[in-house]
Formats: sequence, C-alpha cells, structure tokens
Amino acid sequence: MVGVNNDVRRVVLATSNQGKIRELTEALAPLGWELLPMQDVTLPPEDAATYEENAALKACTVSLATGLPAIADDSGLEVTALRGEPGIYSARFGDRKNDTERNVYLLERLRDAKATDRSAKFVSVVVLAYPDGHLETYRGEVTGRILEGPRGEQGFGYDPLFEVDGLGRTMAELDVPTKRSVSHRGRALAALRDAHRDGPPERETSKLE
Ligand code: ITT
Repeated sequence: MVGVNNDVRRVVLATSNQGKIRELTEALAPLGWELLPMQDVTLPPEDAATYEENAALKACTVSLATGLPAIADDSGLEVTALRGEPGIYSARFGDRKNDTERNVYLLERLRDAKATDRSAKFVSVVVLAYPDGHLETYRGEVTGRILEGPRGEQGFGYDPLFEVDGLGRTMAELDVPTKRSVSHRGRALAALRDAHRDGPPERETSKLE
C-alpha cells in the first residue's frame, strides 16, 4: 500500500473491461472526478459467491495497491430458463473466450426454451472502496428478454441479444446516453452520483453502548 488518500476526487477504475471503462467514464463525468486507469495492478480471482463481494474484492485490491479510492463493477446476466445462469459467472460462461463465443453459447443453451422462458435481467453492483477500508455499494438492475439472434452494434458483451423491456430495442441498439438511463450499470451509477451530489456521503458510525 502506498499511503492513504481518501480524497474521492482522484479515483482509479478497477476494471480491465473496455466496455465498462467507457460507460463508467461517461456516467461519472458530471462528478468532475479525475478517473485513472489501474495500469499494472492485477485484479484478484473473482471467487466469491455474490456480485457485492466480487466487486468489493476488485475495488479493495486496487485501492490498497494504489493508495487511492477505487471503483469496481461486478455484473452479470441472469436468464430465467437457465435458472439464473450465467449470473456471477457471465464473463466465463461455458468457458468461452470472448463475447461473440459466449453469445453463441447462450443461444445454444436456449435453443429449446419457450418464448416465455427467455426473460432475463442484467445486474450490476458498483463498489467504491477507500484506502482506509470503507466501502460504498450501489446496485442496479434492468429486465428484458433474450432474442433468437443478435441485433445492434453498440455496447459490449450480451448487449446484442438482450431486448430491454418496454423499449423493443436491444441494449446494442441504444446510444450511450439511452443505455446509461436504462441499464443496470447506469442505474447503479445514478445512485452513486446522487449520493455524491453534495460531496462524499456521510459515513454511518456505530454507537458504542
Ligand atoms: P472486470 O472484472 O475487469 O471488471 P469482467 O468482464 O470480467 O471485467 P465481470 O466479472 O463483472 O467483468 O463480468 C461481467 C460480464 O457480464 C461481462 O464480461 C459481460 O459478458 C456481461 N455484462 C456485464 N455488463 C454488461 C453489459 O452492460 N452489457 C452486456 N454484457 C454485460
């Protein structure tokens, strides 16, 4: 650890996912924070059982290594017909190597699913970790359904297969501001922005009896 700096105006982005980096950068811009890449810090294996714990693992690792506050997102796609799979394992679904292969695998797994079984949701948990160990946690979700083939060129990951409820468009057919306003990550980050509107939120202190 490189000294403790809890000043939230310089924050490290604790992710190696370029799609997340773009969305975090865009959604956090109104706060005026300086967002730094994590450079040579390696993220830990995501071996916890929840999005919250995995996001905290990533954010804490980077915050401790850099001595600065760090922000991480752990997210996933939960498909009803697959009883919530791939969930926290979305980045390594079926051991496939990249987004395209994972999308093909998802379609294979859903080949026999009835139309009503194709409902799904995206979940994002964003954790802001401070070098003194304090954590802030924000969660967002969006519901939709998995199409039988991809549509759209924007976004990343499972976006081309996920049609957002009420919009009739896939997440990959949305421009950046629209994805931000409806998406799981956009919602989690809106909650973070609200909490920080007037500076860092007050920390809860436990009272000693
Ligand atoms: P970092 O851990 O470095 O942040 P990662 O891609 O490994 O990157 P996760 O472990 O949180 O991140 O995996 C989430 C996966 O869920 C991601 O790789 C995508 O396949 C999928 N996913 C998450 N958010 C998504 C989004 O907004 N659109 C499409 N797919 C998404």
